[in-house]
Amino acid sequence: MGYSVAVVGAGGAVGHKMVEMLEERGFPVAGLQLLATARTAGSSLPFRGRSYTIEIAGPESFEGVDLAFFATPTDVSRALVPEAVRRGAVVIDKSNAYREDPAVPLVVPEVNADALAGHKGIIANPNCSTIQLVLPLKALEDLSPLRRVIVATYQSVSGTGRDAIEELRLQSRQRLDGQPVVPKVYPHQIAFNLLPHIDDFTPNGYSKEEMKMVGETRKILGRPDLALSATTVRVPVEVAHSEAVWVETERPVSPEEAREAMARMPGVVVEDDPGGAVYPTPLRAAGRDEVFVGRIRQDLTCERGLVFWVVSDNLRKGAATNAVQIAEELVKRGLV
Ligand code: L14
Repeated sequence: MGYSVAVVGAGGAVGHKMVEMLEERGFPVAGLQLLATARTAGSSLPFRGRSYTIEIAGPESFEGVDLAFFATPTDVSRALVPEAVRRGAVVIDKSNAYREDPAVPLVVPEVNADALAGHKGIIANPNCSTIQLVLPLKALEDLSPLRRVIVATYQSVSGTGRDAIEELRLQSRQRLDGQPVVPKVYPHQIAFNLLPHIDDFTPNGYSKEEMKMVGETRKILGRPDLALSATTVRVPVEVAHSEAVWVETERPVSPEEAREAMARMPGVVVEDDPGGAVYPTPLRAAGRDEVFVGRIRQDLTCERGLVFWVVSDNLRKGAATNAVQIAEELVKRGLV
């Protein structure tokens, strides 16, 4: 007993991780198809000791597929997701194409799994920076409604994909060897640098990544009025995103109370003993599935304010793990 599964965008960083997570979590896969655009088709990936070749994705690829995981650019998702749904597949899409569509559930299972009920064939997987933010926010929201959230992110290059990881390695080597560095993937050198620029900019001066964090956090928490402002920054880290978060709640919540609530939150691990140099870091969060929170403290500028630091593997919980968890939840609820 199992499901016929397709992974679309299998040649990319998230696609790879998706196949790895299906195996690691023991998802009931009865048949597996790896799909991509012409660029990466032809290469192969291992799954349960067998090698699977990536084929070119087309509308007919989805005949007989129960569950399709998309890790594709937005335009590819827009073209192929409806074809998969038309052929009876349930789609879990990582792109930005459907996240803000009111008819499409946008799900982080620990936070809003109930939103899966009544889906119409598409479930959207949120942006990586949003996913790791909403877990600790949900723990606080359940103590006292949130009034305002300010966040600054420190995002790794793997969010952009395999080319960006290569670019960081190459530029680091060139820089240390005193060679000229020529940026390709990003508009400026990323090695030994920071870029306050993720995705394109919008007319209000914020980047799309920043505006995704606003819209998606509101939708997942069911708080369409929530005040949130973000600055998203690319840092020369390979895997795992970090965030500094300032939160104002309706009633004062002490750091101790917040720490306990976060420690109880499924999917969250509190690492908070700064005196012992215990706090989350991207190097240690990489390769793990949880969201790590530390540096929980009072905001000195606001009586009802808290500040904390949150780190998670953007390819795992920020992408592939969250997608497989959504699929597991669909199975559990008889929705696939
Ligand atoms: O999921 O890090 O919308 O460059 C798009 C930008 C994922 C991260 C998304 C990046 C993001 C990506």
